[in-house]
Amino acid sequence: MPTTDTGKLYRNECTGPALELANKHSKPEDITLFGSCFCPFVQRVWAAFEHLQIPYQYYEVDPYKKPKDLLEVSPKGLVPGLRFNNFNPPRALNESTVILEYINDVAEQTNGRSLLPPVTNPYARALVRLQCDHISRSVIPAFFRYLIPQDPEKQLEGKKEYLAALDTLIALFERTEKEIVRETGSAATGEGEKKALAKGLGLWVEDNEDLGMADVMVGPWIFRSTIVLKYYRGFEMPVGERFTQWANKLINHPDFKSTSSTEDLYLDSYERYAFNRPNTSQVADAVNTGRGLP
Ligand SMILES: N[C@@H](CCC(=O)N[C@@H](CS)C(=O)NCC(=O)O)C(=O)O
Repeated sequence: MPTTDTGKLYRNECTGPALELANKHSKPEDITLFGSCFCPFVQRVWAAFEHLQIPYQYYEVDPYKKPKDLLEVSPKGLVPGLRFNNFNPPRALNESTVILEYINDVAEQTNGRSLLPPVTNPYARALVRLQCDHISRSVIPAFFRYLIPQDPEKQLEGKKEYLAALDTLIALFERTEKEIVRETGSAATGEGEKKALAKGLGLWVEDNEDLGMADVMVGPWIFRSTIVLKYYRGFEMPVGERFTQWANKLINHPDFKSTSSTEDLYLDSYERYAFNRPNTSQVADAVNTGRGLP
């Protein structure tokens, strides 16, 4: 594991598959997605745009420089942000989770695609939202509490917290699958009926190939765990056939992979977090002062 900060700077241009996708979406559209290549909150929204097949323009910005056009769509100057160009003055939305719900609503009403179970199954939708709630409250804060502190004891605490949060996420996936697919579907004879019940439950369910809301919510941190946490903290992903299968399916899903840059981009961009450089970001400030994430 590296012991000295080599002063690498965060990147401001995508690489690999994400660069190809950014170039493909560089022309003006009704919606502009303000993004930054290294940002996990952006990646979740970007993968959702792809999966839901909603037209957008990808626009790379540096959120630490707080450009005026970003502040106009996102009051704290955080990415992601959306600008709706068909309104005068343009309308805007920020906060990745709000944006996810919004574009999912739009897709459900325009092209029938969705990251959630059908509206006719409110309980299944609620179980998926429980997974998402847990991701926001526990998985993501633990990731940063593992990566940022420099004191080895604090890092160990962060690691334990992160592993426990992943275990709880697995339990929530299992509960959803059991209650919605296995128990509800126990009387279902045909594969078609089982498949209909599994719709919108995401990649945890064995034959599901469509991304679900929890997949896009947590995917960027699972992906970064295999690169950034591994390199800077020697982290190994939890063992377990189902978890490994799910994580691989997620990282390699075409709509997720196409929004991913090459590993070097993440290693460079996260060095400032791994060595807790001063003035790194609002996320780092929150972790260092024990406040909630921005
Ligand atoms: N709660 C926000 C968090 C977004 C966020 O923290 N984005 C980071 C980049 S990964 C950012 O824009 N940081 C700028 C700063 O810290 O000033 C969301 O979910 O959209």
